Amino acid sequence: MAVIDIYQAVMNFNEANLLNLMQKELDEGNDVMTLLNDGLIAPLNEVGQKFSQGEMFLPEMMMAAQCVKKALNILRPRLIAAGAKPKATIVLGTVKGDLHDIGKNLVGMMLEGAGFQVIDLGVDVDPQTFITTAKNIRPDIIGLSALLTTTMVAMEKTVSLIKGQGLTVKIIIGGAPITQDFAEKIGADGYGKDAPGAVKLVQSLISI
Ligand code: B1M
Repeated sequence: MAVIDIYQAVMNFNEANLLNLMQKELDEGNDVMTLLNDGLIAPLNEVGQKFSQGEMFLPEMMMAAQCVKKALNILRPRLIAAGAKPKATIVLGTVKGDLHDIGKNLVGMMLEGAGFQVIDLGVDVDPQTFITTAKNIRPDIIGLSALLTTTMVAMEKTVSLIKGQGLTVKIIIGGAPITQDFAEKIGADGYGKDAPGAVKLVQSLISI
């Protein structure tokens, strides 16, 4: 049994097999980050490439994503450490028009694992929902995720509208098409390349 079997189970959309393999690898004490990166995220990259090349289609991309989401639920307890008092509160969401949430969910799990309270607003989140939540909850940080080049525009608009409220909250952004340059251009307070990068960024922004 190896991580390659997990990779193949995602590529074959074999959810039952995938979940069994994941549980077995965890029970045997295999490294959680290897299972995550090589077993779950790597096949999604292949699925994305095949989709771009017209070798896979939307239903297949959805099946692969569904398998990975279920498997992440098994990893979740391992990614989240037993909770001490939260160090800070982060509101997370995928911006308006964008339904991708696997990366955002992973960022949320790792932030929780690092001791932060995470309030996840889900996907396709309207700028006004971020603003209302920020006013009600007064989080330390708002994190925006976008996976589509087309929804980078929604991200820019969301940052601009939140900043226009004069709140003290900091805004961080991330997602496959996002770059440091883009973050600077739209006035975000930081860019996280991946989930561990998002945790480091949050830690640096609230200086702990
Ligand atoms: Co979509 N999709 N998709 N898709 N999808 C991509 C993004 C795409 C690159 C595939 C491709 O063509 N190669 C392409 C975008 C092209 C572009 O914009 N340039 C694409 C497309 C085109 C589409 C549709 C338009 C397809 C269609 O309908 N014709 C459609 C759009 C729907 C919508 O959103 N309105 C669509 C739909 C879907 C599914 C629903 C089938 C499914 C999503 C399911 C779900 O998320 N619940 C899906 C999937 C699975 C993908 C791919 C294959 C995988 C995405 C993923 O989960 N990656 C993707 C191809 C790819 O990325 N290789 C693709 C794994 C995840 C862990 O990585 O999300 O990048 P990622 O998150 C990382 C970092 O980016 C970062 O940390 C994470 C962990 O390390 N990060 C942050 C993310 N958010 C962060 C926030 C932070 C900090 C870091 O701070 C707040």
